[in-house]
Amino acid sequence: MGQLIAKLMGIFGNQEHKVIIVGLDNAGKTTILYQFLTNEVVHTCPTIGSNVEEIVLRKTHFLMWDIGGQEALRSTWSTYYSNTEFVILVIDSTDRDRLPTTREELYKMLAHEALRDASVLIFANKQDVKDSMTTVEISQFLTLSAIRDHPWHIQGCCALTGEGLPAGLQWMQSQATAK
Ligand SMILES: Nc1nc2c(ncn2[C@@H]2O[C@H](COP(=O)(O)OP(=O)(O)OP(=O)(O)O)[C@@H](O)[C@H]2O)c(=O)[nH]1
Ligand SMILES: [Mg+2]
Repeated sequence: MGQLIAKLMGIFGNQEHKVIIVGLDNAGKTTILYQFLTNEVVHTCPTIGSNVEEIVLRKTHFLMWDIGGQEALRSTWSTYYSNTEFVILVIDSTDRDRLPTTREELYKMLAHEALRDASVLIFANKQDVKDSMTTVEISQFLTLSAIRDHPWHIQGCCALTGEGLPAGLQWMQSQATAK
């Protein structure tokens, strides 16, 4: 019965795709989630635990989990991995010092068995700030072109204006419908 319902929901395009939003603290994850939801900037506090919201794009439903990124919370990320179809990795493009840490976290996630089938969207956030790193610089530092076992896409964005966010969501939607 459950399988039949899942199949019917798939046919009608109402299947829900699980998404986790991860990245270091202060990257802009919560700001992005609520910009997706309301097209506005909300006042955020560092996330302890997670926020969850449903975002719908052209009949494709995404259940998005925004997880706290502080160092002490990063070990909890893996408790959210099961059934995850998309990982959104948010990067503060002004934070050059911590890009190596982001790189470490990215490769740890890619090696995780529970994320074997997940696609990865990387948001190079805070592109509004002068001297922020470009998507090309970030791609090169993270050696994204070497990633062959997961579909991935990098998108520059600004969570304050929302610029770049629809393009990222559209990439996810096209991946979801191709699955
Ligand atoms: N200039 C600029 N600031 C941004 C942008 N996105 C987010 N911020 C700011 O960055 C700060 C952190 O944003 P949050 O969304 O709370 O960051 P977070 O990734 O959820 O952080 P944790 O919950 O601690 O993991 C806030 O002051 C935001 O207003 C952006 O695109 N540009
Ligand atoms: Mg947050």
